[in-house]
Amino acid sequence: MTQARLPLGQQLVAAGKWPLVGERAPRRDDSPWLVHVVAGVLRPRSFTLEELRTLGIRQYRTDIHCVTRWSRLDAEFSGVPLSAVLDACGAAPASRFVSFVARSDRRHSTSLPLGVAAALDVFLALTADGEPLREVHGGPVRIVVPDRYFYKSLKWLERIELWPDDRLGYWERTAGYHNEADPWREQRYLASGLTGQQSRAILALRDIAGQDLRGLAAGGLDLRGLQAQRALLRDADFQAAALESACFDNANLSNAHFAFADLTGASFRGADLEGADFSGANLRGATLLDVSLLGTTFCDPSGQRPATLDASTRVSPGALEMLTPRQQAFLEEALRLSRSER
Ligand SMILES: Nc1nc2c(c(=O)[nH]1)N[C@H]1C(S)=C(S)[C@@H](COP(=O)(O)O)O[C@H]1N2
Ligand SMILES: [Mo]
Repeated sequence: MTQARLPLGQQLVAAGKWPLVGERAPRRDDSPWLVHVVAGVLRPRSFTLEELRTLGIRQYRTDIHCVTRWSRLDAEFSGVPLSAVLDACGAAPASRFVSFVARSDRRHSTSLPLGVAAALDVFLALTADGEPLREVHGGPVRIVVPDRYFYKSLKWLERIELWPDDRLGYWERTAGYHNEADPWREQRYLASGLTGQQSRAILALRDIAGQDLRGLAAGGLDLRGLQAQRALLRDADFQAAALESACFDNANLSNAHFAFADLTGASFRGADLEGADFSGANLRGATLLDVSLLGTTFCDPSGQRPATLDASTRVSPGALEMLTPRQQAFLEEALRLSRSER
């Protein structure tokens, strides 16, 4: 039964599909690939890929769960256990956390308590599906953290550092991603720092363009004509809100909650809608052009609570590609039906 293996709020990608998330490429640099294990160890070392392999390659099969609500079961990797790398270097007695840093322009990073890394059998992946790991997916070497949202699985590993205290990772620091990231406890985001009262005060003017309001509590409010272009609204709650003619152009709405919202005539040009939930929402006359729809929901898995679309709803056809099969079929059907009504 695959259902029991899918954490709450996750949906399966189509067989053979592996979505690309976050940075697209490592830093441009012609020097040979080295993985430096430098801080918090007794014997600092820099490993070539060949030296990593001599630590002992193992086969892994693991499920991938992305915070933007797509999952891929039974991904096959081979690589080297993190424990073997750390054994070779010897953790200093005071070391409690491991931080992974990427060979990428923004030095992307993420971290874990050492005890969690050991319990989850974290590994350095060198191949996926029997092939050398592709560069877009973190090749030549990435971290894989089983049983955590995939943002803990760092692509293009360059440094492993051990510290007595935690160093929050890039997404955890900048996007409010939960530092524990356990999909079985749905630890996607930290709770918003805003109270409902503060949220309502901010929304009174109906202009939040460009503001950082992740986790905003706006469920059930009358927000017709809201100006929210370029706003950062990850995980914001707009369930059952009145949002006729609202403008969310170029907003970040990943994992935003729009279930049963009235979005008649709303505009989402260029918006990031990854993991957003539009179940039961009214999308008549809404514009979803140049949007990112990875893991977006328009009805629940059994087809209940469908969003309403009609001939005046505009969705870029290319955007449907990134939906899970269930959602893609629903949207194609809804848009096809509405076209034939014309
Ligand atoms: N260096 C680096 N690693 C990263 C990221 C990133 O932006 N840069 N994004 C993370 C996130 S949020 C996810 S879901 C996975 C995506 O890996 P994929 O593109 O191979 O699917 O990589 C994680 N590791
Ligand atoms: Mo992610």
